[in-house]
Amino acid sequence: MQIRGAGKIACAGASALCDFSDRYEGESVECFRDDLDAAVKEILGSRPTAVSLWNGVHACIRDIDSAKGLEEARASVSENAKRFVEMSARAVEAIGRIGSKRIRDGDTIMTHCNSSAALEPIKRAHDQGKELKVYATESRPWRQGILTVNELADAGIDVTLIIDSSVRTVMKKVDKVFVGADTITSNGTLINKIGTSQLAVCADEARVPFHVCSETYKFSPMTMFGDLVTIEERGCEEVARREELRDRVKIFNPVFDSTPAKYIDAIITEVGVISPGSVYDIMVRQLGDGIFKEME
Ligand code: RUB
Repeated sequence: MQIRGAGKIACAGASALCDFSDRYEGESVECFRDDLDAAVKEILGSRPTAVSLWNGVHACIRDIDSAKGLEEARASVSENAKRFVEMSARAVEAIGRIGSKRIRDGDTIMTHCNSSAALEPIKRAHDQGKELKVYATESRPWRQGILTVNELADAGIDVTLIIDSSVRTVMKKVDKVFVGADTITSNGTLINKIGTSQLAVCADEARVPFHVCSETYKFSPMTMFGDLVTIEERGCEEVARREELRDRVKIFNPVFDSTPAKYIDAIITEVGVISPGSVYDIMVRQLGDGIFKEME
């Protein structure tokens, strides 16, 4: 939880593998492959929900089997990792450029948690001189909303912090919702910070367009083959102090939730604005036919 947001988590995973390769002192490519495998497992185990981490890590190691020797193997991981991090920054920039066109002068926007991809169009629209108001949810229990309001305030944007349970009340004042993504499944379901689906249902009720800002590396190839997304559950101490509660009280703390495609008006990606129904085709196009053999 030192690193928040699926994009930054993926880049941190890739950068860790880059460091690992650059500093590797073992003597054979076989040992490197085994040690790399252990490092990959440890990194992937750190945050189970964001597929961006899986995609980022696999982008780094994709040439490892064809590498002829240790130096080539190390260089391939290191170069692929740097390419991934650069590509990720370019994707957020493109999402900002494309997404800002969906924001009109005078719009009031609601956002949830702290998403670099979702904030980029808002900041870009502000830079273009559009007058905006933003309502940002607190996002308990980690309160990533504090990061969001400070980031937007530093950018000079009119921003108001709201508690999570006020979403339905405040939605009446809102023109558009912009949220990020941890994972998007092959049928266009969004997995994002717990409470995102509450914004989606309330937006639907109030006829407010619901936009998801997502790099395409947050699309999950595993879901094409039937895998379900694991929703991370975190400790009770994040929700309440044990001494506040009777012994019999249990705590359930899922940190992400699932928003069905029917609530999503648009997914803003670096390759353009798409509907949730296009996610499968984009994954096939980007990953190529090889993915089907790999997943068998
Ligand atoms: C952060 C969160 C963000 C997405 C997208 O959760 O749910 O909305 O990860 O963020 P956490 P980004 O704080 O638990 O990581 O657009 O920055 O990738």
